[in-house]
Amino acid sequence: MMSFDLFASEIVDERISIGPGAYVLRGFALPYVTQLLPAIEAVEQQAPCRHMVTPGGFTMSVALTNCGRLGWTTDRRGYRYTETDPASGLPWPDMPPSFRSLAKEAATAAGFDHFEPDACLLNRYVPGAKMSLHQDKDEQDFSAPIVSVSLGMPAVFLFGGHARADKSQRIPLQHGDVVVWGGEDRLRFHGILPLKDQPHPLLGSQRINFTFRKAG
Ligand code: MD6
Ligand code: FE
Repeated sequence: MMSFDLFASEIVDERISIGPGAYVLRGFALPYVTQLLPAIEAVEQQAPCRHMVTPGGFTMSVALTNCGRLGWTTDRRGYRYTETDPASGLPWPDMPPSFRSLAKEAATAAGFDHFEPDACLLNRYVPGAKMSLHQDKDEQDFSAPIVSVSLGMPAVFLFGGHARADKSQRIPLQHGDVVVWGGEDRLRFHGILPLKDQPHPLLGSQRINFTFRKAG
């Protein structure tokens, strides 16, 4: 019985290097899913996902919310981290313990020990939603990695270089995959291609991505 469990976990825990400090951990979040889904629901009950406006005046196709001490927001005035949800004026929901332990375990598995995230940005995609190429550079501390968890429908992740025009790798991400990157890859451009409608057995026609950061 023991050896069977060990064997099964080795199959799902494939670690693929996509850069000197970047890894895809295939299926790493699968053992956490039964804890994550109710925790996501609880976060969204306090702070629903909403479509925010970029400084350029575009409404994002992805709906987002946050948990943890700090939350990422955007409006016409710019991108920033805040301690309160601008929609309610209340602090962002606490980071659920299952979120935090998954983030720390994944960071450690990718070689980043002692990751202490203080922000978790949760993105909800429906078919057609996308994330244009961007850098994550609104955080104070670029020495910490980012841990990104994908649930639900598959997506194609674009992993570019340090300049917007650099060629991107196309990396398919499935339910349960975790991407971790830091070090010299921390500021690479990245994005998500428009989602196809390939309904997921548990989550239907949506993809949920959450990314953990050390923002403050
Ligand atoms: C997404 N992810 O996967 C969008 N950012 O839906 C991101 O923008 C992202 O996956 C920084 C690090 C990892 C990510
Ligand atoms: Fe990002």
